[in-house]
Amino acid sequence: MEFAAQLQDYLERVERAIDELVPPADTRPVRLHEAMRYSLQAGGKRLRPTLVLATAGLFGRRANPLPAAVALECIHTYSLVHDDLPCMDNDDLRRGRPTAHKQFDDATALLAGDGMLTLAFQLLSRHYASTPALATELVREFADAAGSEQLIGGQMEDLLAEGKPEATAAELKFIHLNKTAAMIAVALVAGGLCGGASAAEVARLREAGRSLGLAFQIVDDVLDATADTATLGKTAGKDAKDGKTTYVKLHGLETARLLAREQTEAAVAAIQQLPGDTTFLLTLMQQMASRKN
Ligand code: GRG
Repeated sequence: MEFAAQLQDYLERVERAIDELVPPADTRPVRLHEAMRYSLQAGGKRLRPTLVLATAGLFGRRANPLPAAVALECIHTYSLVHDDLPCMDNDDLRRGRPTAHKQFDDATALLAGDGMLTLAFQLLSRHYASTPALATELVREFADAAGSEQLIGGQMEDLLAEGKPEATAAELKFIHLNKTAAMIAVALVAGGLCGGASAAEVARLREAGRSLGLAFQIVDDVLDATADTATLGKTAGKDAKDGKTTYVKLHGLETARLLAREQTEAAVAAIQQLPGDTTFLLTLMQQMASRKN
């Protein structure tokens, strides 16, 4: 299948699975489940679940990767909802719509985030119950990536860095590896685990995911500085306005673009050493590097 058709197929499968696996909006308490669906079905790019499916496709088949893909999108979306709250990044626009706390209220957005994070682990434990070793590996990988030493830790250091005039390159790398790259690396790892990758292949996927995640965040910094709000679907120019240290602020636009290319090339080199037809995954990675939103 050619790239665009394959991507469309993955996206449709992800949207259908989100609709099936997230509690219906009329589930009690209705306001909470409406808010979870409001954020989850707001038309994000679905990069992380697509990476799960595409990576699983490289290997034979150990288990259906879709529940893991949805679980990861739940964790990612929870992190966006919480990040948008007034006590964190305080943003009004996400995925081209009012943020969850603007549409509902702060408490509902907080609880909807909690609901999505917890749902991720409900999905993993329910849908991989017949393959307990895989269920345990997935739960451990997702919990590590979303935990206090990675996603939440990266967010904490990001908030702490806001109080400083200038974060160092090493501090910025810690923040981006954990706040952003951890969720991208675990997408590749989860796909590999569902596909039945060997330990060496999982290690290679993790390495590729970290480079890809760094590239993704550097591109995010470049877009924040260069794109407009309508294209991004979130407030543009916010990093500079909030005085945040970014790759653009630290290295300038051209060097930031170069660093993003270098990280993408490192990820490509790691993926090229894997078995199976890597064409789709490699094209997706190049598209992530040249994305416009
Ligand atoms: C609240 C624990 C906690 C963490 C928040 C997600 C996050 C960490 C902060 C949001 C701001 C930010 C720049 C995060 C870096 C990762 C990133 C670029 C997220 C946006 O991902 P996309 O572009 O979003 O894939 P969509 O909406 O397309 O899914």
